[in-house]
Amino acid sequence: MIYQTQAAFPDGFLWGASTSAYQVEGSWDSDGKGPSVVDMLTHPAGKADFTVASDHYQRMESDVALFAQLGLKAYRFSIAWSRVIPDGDGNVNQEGLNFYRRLVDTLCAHGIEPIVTLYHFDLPWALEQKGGWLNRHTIDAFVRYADVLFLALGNKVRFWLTINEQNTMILHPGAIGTPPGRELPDKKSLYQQSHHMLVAQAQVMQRCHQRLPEAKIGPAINTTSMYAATCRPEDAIAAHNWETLRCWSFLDVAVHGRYNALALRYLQDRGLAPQMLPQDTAQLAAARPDFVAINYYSTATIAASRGDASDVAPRAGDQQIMLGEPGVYRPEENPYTAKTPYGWVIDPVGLRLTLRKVCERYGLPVMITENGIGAPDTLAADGTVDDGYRIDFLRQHIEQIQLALADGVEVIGYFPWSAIDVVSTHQGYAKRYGFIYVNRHEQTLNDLRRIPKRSFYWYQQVIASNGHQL
Ligand code: BGP
Repeated sequence: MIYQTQAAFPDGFLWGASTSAYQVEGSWDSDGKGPSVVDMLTHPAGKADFTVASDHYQRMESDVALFAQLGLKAYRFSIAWSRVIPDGDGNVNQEGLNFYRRLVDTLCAHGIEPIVTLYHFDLPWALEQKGGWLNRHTIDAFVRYADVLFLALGNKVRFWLTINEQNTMILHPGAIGTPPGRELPDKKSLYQQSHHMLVAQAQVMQRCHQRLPEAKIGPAINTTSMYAATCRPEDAIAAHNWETLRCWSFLDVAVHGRYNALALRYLQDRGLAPQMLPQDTAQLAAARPDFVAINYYSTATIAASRGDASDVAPRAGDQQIMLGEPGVYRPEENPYTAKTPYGWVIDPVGLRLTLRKVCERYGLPVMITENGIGAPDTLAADGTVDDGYRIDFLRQHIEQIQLALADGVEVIGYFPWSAIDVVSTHQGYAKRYGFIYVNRHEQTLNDLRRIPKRSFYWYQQVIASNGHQL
């Protein structure tokens, strides 16, 4: 048996937790903030929208005090682009920027390392109206926006993440939502958008290195290992197809500075290859991240395509529920894994496998920027929230990180999703992930009181013991 002994977590390991701006902040139009694409979404009947979310914008100081009580060494949050630059490419809104200055200062005052995601799904609406990521102008706007943040916060922020889950935005745009009256973009447009994001990301990584030589920056991709449904060689090829297209094709460009060969052929054969300007190739090649961030929730199981519509699952897909694509892959059930109440496969061992793959593929330190279980947590009559299933889920994943450390993977931080309850991307407020319960429901806001869940006290002890006490 290779390495069944767990390694200890290194000193300085970044024990953290994550959120994103639009899912936690609320105050969607306060203090000069411009609308973003997510503010324009229509929500399924009865589900929470993002206008108040968890009201973190108004309660930031006391929330950070709770994060400090939890013992967080680091906190990953995103900055709302349209709070800082309301129309995406015009004047800087100092009030919006000041919120993030105060957030970073408050974190630092509590000894919590700020980890900043530049862009987490919430493109400014004004840029979307000019064509969004299909318009190359958005590349320049993103670089300028990032530069504003490097200058304003770079003296205190050491770790930056470029774009959250570019692969989710491109491959599962429906999970992030489509503004009313709009069709989802066709695949060709999505891959063109993706190319522009990759070029923008490369420029931002370079700019970060020029401006802040001490800082570290990397991409954050939703990384899901694919198992072959059987040892039939065709199933193995299909699993490899989809793992490459869904995960590695995005990270390969970020790290190696060039398109993955298989992914490029896939795009070319289907007439989906993006138009690339001559300077793009040089810009992609010139940038390199300092680490790779992965959001890990589950694995998927894949069989060979039958080559017809029967490959496509008769259900709604999302970030973690694979749909199938004729000629490429077909999703299968995994009889060896359980599922969350929302149908996401629970696979702690898959995290170890995924970490090994990222390590051998890129040879860079790895930060796990999301991992967690969405569940309809309930507040009991005695005022407690018993989320033992979350403790089990996180414990099993942390054990696998220890095994990955023993395997030689340099894991530098772990950021469960989410620090506090937030609105889900497309499934409302009842799907909770936080260590801290927020007393609101889909449409009744109640008092938005914060209540540490049982997992809060458990994670507190995990951090305090540097992972010894699980
Ligand atoms: C990731 C996103 C997060 C988050 C999480 C849970 O894909 O980066 O923003 O929300 O998934 O997903 P959901 O909210 O859909 O349950």
